Amino acid sequence: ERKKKLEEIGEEGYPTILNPPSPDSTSVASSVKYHAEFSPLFAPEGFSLPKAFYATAQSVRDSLIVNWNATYEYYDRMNMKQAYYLSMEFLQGRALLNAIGNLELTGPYGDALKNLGHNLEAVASQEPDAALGNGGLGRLASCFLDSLATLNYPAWGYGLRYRYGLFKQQITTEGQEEVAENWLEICNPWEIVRNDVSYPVKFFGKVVSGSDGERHWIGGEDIKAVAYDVPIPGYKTKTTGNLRLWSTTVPSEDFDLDAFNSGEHMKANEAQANAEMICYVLYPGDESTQGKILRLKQQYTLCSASLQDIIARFERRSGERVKWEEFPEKYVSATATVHHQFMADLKSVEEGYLENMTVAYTNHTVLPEALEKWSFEVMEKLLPRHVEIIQKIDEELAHTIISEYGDKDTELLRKKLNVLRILENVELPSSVASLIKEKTIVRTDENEETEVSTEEKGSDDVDEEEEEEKEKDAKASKKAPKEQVPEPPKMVRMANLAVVGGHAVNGVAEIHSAIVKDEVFSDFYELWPEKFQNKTNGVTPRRWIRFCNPNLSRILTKWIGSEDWVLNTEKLAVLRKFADDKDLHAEWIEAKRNNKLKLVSFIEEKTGYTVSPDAMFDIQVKRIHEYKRQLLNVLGIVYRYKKMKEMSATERKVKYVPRVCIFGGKAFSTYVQAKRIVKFIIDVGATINRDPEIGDLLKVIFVPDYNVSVAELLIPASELSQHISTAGMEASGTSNMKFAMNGCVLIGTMDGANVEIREEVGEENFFLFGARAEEIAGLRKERAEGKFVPDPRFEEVKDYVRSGVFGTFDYDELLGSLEGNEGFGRGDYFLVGQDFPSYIECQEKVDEAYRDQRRWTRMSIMNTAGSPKFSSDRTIREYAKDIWNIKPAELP
Ligand code: B1N
Repeated sequence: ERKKKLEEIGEEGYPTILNPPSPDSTSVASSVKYHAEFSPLFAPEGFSLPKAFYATAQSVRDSLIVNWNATYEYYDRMNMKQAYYLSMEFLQGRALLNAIGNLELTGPYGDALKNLGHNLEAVASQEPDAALGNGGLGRLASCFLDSLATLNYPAWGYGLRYRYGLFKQQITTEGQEEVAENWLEICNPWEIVRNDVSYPVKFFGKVVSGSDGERHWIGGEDIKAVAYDVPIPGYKTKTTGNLRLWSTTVPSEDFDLDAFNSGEHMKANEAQANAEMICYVLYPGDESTQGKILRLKQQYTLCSASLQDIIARFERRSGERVKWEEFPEKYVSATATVHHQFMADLKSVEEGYLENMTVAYTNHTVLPEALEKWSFEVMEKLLPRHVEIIQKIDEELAHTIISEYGDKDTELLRKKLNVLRILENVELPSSVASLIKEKTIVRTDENEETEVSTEEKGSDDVDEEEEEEKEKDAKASKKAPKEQVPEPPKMVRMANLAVVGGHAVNGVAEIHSAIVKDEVFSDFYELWPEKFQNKTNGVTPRRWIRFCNPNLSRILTKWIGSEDWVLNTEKLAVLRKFADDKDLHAEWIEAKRNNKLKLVSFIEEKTGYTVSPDAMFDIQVKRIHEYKRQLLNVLGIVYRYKKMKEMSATERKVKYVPRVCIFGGKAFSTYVQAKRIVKFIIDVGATINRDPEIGDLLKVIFVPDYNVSVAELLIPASELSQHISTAGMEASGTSNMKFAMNGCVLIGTMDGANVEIREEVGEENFFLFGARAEEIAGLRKERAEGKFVPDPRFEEVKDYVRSGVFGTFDYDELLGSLEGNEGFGRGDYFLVGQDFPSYIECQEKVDEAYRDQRRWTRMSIMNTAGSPKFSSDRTIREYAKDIWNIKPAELP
């Protein structure tokens, strides 16, 4: 069809693609000078580094805009099906080197800047990270955008333009401190504000029935969402995707001029402040009700504005006759991220066009606290019309459940309603309730049959029976009966809504997808097995090999014979042939050493510690979380240190390989236990790093403010990389893929994508330890029953910490969480003690392998060679084919 259309309108039908600054350094230099001169950001005189960065970025943006416009125009004319990736987070990092790399202009920009007196790398390091995300989830979204553009898929991202991204982390002797990240302070040179693209978004108010028989949502608070576009260049292609970020403000007519003129200046500004607040910060603390409302407002703003935009585009592209029935099949496929799938803002939902057809739900976590539930009451106030629609969807679902299970087993029916319904503890309309009552007959004693409706009985039988018992007791002792237990809170289960509304549901690694269908959503899987899929995550080889590791890239290109591997990572497998080649080994070791040297200076600059480039660089970087078990790592280090101290200098040198143990990662500001872990790592480092007996044999470094740019420096320099979560808890992990690609050997559990990485690189090239996912429940149970016998080495290490070797900080709460049998924050829920012995034994094997540098280098090569599968290009092709149903379309 596309071909036919092309023939019809001919090439002239397309705008002539203007030549961006032609790829020679003279034209680039004049474009940079132009922007330096006319940019209002800096004083006219001088050409400082920051000024050089903004001028360079603006010059690159010119090229991007030319391609962006051409891409937009092309999709418009071809009216092709487009995918939209909706995510509350995009963790883009820096854009300059990535953009000129993708445009193949690195050479000309490097030369031009040199002629203007600067070095490209220094200029690029001026760019603040765009940190509109917390970690893996946001970075995945950004890798996907890169692959979508590179592979010429018609697709856009939609997100929010947070004024403050993820906080900056400062490390002091007290631990972590958070500082607001003012990334827009000077300006964001990549964005284009579209003041002509804005949509109204409503909150609160009420719903009334109109004379037209329709329900109307009126009154309340109106805000305006304005589009900011960030061009996403593909690698070696003209296709330039788009990340449309919404910023919130008031509709202009809402400024209260009367209030202002009568001197009530603050009041006049109230509506403005209220609207702007929505996009103020990434993940506002949501422990207070106000915080929860703000978070829900953010999620709703993203969905409402994006859908209005998608529909407006659909209508515009349809011309005179809008065929709504074509909307799902031909034009749109949206994918929603985590709990951000609130897609009910469509009158068409009621008509059944959009649900089931166009929205796909990707689950990224099985942690119950991250599977979002909203208070029904809060939602009713904020989005009254949507709650009506959700109730309707919930009611339909109840009918499906009744027809599926109603005639078989009444207990089963009640159980299914309890777990599958979107609304928790909310009564169904009486017509449905009586239908259920009809079917639900419960035997209360052997001879008597009594009817009990689900609602009357409540979801928790045990509590009710207990209550009755207590009342009996109270009567017997002639005391007044105890007060009734409070009503259980009414909740909206967003994940259930997403499963019901989505045409596809997927997990992000094989093991995680299995857990999604067999555990988290097993009852839905029974109902609709065809919806469930796996899409193993991936990362872009452009940013994560080609641009962040030029030393390795040169070797790959040389040994593979061309640079094709950047687009076809399958080619990396060629390296297997040379895994024992002496010349490759020499080059491989030299590249790693050069990357390590860069990191040595960075560590010195940021922490003041000097580390030896001859030591093994052992790195764990990721969000600080109990399930990711940084605590297991650091306790392993403490154990190693204690053993070293017990030995003679010669013994130590024979037994242990010198190591620099590097940590990086942020703890959520209110996550107390995570912050204690940070403090603990810093204290352990402070003691060990200053111990003259130990010297270069062991160093412990906490790199402050881990972010995308820091990752780009750390990953190429790493030799051992730790991915040691409690099995079954890490959905996928994506840094594990980046490390493997960059020739790091992994130590890890059978969790997330580790399982597949190990399979691809070969088990002899992966250090595996720890309990398996299927054992975890049993182990926790044994633990709760007091049957767990801790390994003496685990007791020894905790006692050592408690003896005060690492300072006077009270570690009791931290170590206490690993002790006892159960209870909140106790009972070692993440099984650190369980896995400790196998972890330290595995670490001994690591030392042994590292001591044999030929063996280690081979393992390292085999990791890069085994990583083709983990390119996000592969992931995106699978989504495009199996879920989104979109096809690549290269610009003519
Ligand atoms: O998503 C990544 C996975 O590789 C990681 O294993 C997973 O932990 C991560 C609530 C999340 N899942 N859920 C979140 C983020 C923010 C928030 O407010 C949950 N992050 C992940 C990509 O699939």
